[in-house]
Amino acid sequence: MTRKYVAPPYRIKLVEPIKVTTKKERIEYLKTAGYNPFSLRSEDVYIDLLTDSGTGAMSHYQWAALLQGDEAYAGSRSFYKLEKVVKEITGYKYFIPAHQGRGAEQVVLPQLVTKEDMYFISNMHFDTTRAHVEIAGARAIDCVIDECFDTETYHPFKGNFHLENLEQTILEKGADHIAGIIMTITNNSAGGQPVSMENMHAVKKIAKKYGITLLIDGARYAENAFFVKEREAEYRKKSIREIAYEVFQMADIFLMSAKKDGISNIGGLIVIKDNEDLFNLCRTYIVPMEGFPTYGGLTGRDMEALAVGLEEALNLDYLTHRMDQVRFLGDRLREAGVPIQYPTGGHAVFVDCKKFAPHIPYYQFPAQSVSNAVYIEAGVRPVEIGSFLLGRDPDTLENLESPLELMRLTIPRRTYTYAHLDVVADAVIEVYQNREKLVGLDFEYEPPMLRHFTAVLKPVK
Ligand code: P71
Repeated sequence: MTRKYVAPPYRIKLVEPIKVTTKKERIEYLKTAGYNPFSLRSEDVYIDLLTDSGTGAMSHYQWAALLQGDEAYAGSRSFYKLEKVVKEITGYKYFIPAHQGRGAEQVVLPQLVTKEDMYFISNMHFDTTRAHVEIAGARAIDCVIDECFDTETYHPFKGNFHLENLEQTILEKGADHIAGIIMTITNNSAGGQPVSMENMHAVKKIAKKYGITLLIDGARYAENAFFVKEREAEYRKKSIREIAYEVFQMADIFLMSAKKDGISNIGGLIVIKDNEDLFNLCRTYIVPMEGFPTYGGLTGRDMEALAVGLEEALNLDYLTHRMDQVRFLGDRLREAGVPIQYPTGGHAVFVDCKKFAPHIPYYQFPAQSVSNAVYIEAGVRPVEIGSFLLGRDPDTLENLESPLELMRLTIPRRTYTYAHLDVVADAVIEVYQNREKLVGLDFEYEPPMLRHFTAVLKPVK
């Protein structure tokens, strides 16, 4: 029997009604929001594809676990439950919870910056990671393969490190000036694109050769393992857990925004393989930043839900359905000729808006214009990942041009049905068929930094 899609391996037990709005209402809402979907009330959004971070649906096992939360300030039972799960999955020795991914970054990254003029090298730094690298006084360098920027052409692992550039950068800067190599799996910023085992092993070899600390930014490590299982022949028979375990053994530190593949609404992980000195430093610094080292900004009930969610995210049936949902949306768009980052990534479909709206220049934010039109069409909220997000050159104050102008349609875990995704696809296709009508955007108010969150825009006349 052939099937159109992989149906969910769960049934719905609790529902959250969502408001159906008219186009006329949405035009007003968007105007009030200053043509910036970040400023919309989520109530006025029908299908919210802003992020997959903390927006997934918890299982009844997770909800039941909440009641077992031990809210002791120090040494809570919930902490030990979470620690046990994290250590089993990673095989690492030391664990500290954090309130979310950026909390973990804030505590750990400065500990690795031991002198002036240091660098982190990543396939691609996520925005908050880059920010914490810079706050720690270091610089962030991306070394991803060129295929990543060619959205049309298939490559099974577009998140891979560019190995020659990686080694070249180490030689240029000097190995003792590299604070760490960060493997971002999956590579969020370029489309939730996976990194292959072969590539990670090669990165590990380089890190070892030069004595450099290897970190995993593993917000979506389970989704990465799924792609490895699907696309790398020798891993086909391995379980997701085994693949993930092999990845963890390569690195020294694992940082995780657990709001993604932890299927929890909040949470982050700091996991250290065996470096006791680093663990002690992090345990000290987390106190003024996140909280006591056995809660790190989380309540006992958060830790309970996370302990269960981390296990559920490794379930193959769950992952097969999740990845199929994203693929389904990607395929529907591609079949209608909409340009997307191909193959579709793990957590989102990234629409290539340089190709979608080539008549809008980068400084009038094509992907923001497309996102706004999609919201007006069907109440779907995408997010812009392009020049609007990138901001200005800190020295010249010129608008920077992002290599990719993307509209991200991010699918929350276990939250929407294929019927919702059909609504999304229909809306994007409708906008695509009328794309010549799209106009660019100008600033009415531009904040001095992180402008995309709070800027007020207006359509160019
Ligand atoms: C995403 C996010 C969260 C986000 C950020 C900005 C605007 C809207 C939503 C967060 C990540 C991530 C990776 C690879 C670290 C973090 C920070 N992603 N690494 O994609 O994707 O984690 O949000 O828990 O602090 O929407 P945190």
